[in-house]
Amino acid sequence: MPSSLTQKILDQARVLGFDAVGIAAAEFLEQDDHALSRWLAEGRHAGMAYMAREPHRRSRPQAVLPGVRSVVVLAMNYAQDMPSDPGRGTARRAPPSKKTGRVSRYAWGQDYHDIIEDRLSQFEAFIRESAGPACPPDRRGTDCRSYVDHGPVLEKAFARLAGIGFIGKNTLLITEEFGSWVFLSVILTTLELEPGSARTSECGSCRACLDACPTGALFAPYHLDANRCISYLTIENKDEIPDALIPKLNGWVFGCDICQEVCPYNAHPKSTAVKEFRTDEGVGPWLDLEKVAALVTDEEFRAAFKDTPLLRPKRAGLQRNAEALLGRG
Ligand code: B12
Ligand code: SF4
Ligand code: SF4
Repeated sequence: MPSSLTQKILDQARVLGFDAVGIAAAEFLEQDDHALSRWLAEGRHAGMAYMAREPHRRSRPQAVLPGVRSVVVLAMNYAQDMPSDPGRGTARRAPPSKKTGRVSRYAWGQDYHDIIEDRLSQFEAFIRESAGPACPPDRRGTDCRSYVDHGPVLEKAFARLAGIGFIGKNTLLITEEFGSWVFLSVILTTLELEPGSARTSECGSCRACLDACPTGALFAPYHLDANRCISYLTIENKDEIPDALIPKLNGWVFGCDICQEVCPYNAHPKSTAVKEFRTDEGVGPWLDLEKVAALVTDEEFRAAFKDTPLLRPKRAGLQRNAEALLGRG
């Protein structure tokens, strides 16, 4: 049985709408550190310069929050059914033309960073209040620090260590109940909490994701080369999409879910309880490519994709993707 404080924190995660929670000791992740260094040395991070900035911190929570003892890892389910008929359109758009592009599932509704950050601040306040003097502040007076996605923390590696799920050959964190359709976030705290048990891979002999990846970005089990990943090429990439990869985009205009869609652990997704993630709160699963290409000003672009993850590649990036799919790249 976990201590009452640990249990109180695990329970609060549910109160705040997180679907899974676990605790990892705030230790140095040596193996993951080696894997990250090699990934960077081989240039697998492509143009994501931020990944190469102080990479040692990602596996060393002490370098992020001095005095940290525990990492609370949280997962939030964002899955929902895939509408089968792109011709129907969604709330924000008129029925699309035949030329539609697919949007990855994590981006169908509102931007998850905003939704989760809000809950993380509430969680931090709860931890401080519950712990009192048991949660001593560091030199800067901080006793907690939370991140979703943007922080210098290997979120999947800590989630595995906390026992929330295992890392699959597609490199993603897979939970029992929700598959890999979850967002991860972490709270580093100086509080001593009881850690969960680390998980090992449960992929067995399956290699469906490796076989399905159209570009060879999953070049070996547990290894991804961002230079060839459609998710990178359509979201983070600031350059042109290489000519040789354009025919392999498979209709994806923003992100890519292929290595998740084929995963047996993702076969029967449970629908998210977070209304902001639902399709009618954002752009939904399809974009009309001609409409994207026709956006003339940045203001029009920002209005069309307000509060959604599609703002990330900016107008130039999203239009580059649309033009590539329309054969005008
Ligand atoms: C950079 C990044 C990307 C890059 C690189 C992806 C990658 N695999 O690294 C790009 C732009 C391609 C990307 C794409 C996507 N991303 Co991303 N991304 C990140 C980010 C910011 C950092 C990831 C990282 O540290 N990469 C470094 C490399 C070295 O890590 P890695 O490939 O996982 O390598 C590990 C393994 O190789 C492992 N390893 C090595 N050998 C072995 C052997 C065994 C047996 C095992 C088990 C492990 C293992 O050690 C390494 C270090 O832990 C995280 C957020 C965060 N702060 O952690 C989100 C994150 C991983 N992304 C996320 C999502 C949702 C996506 C997409 C699904 C979005 C989409 N639909 O388009 C795709 C999925 C593509 C894929 N198959 O990974 C989620 C994943 C949630 C989950 N369930 O796992 C995260 C956690 C964001 C979040 N907060 O929710 N992403
Ligand atoms: S997101 Fe798409 S391109 Fe990237 S590894 Fe998965 S299947 Fe391959
Ligand atoms: S598709 Fe198969 S190999 Fe790939 S992550 Fe899922 S279970 Fe593992």
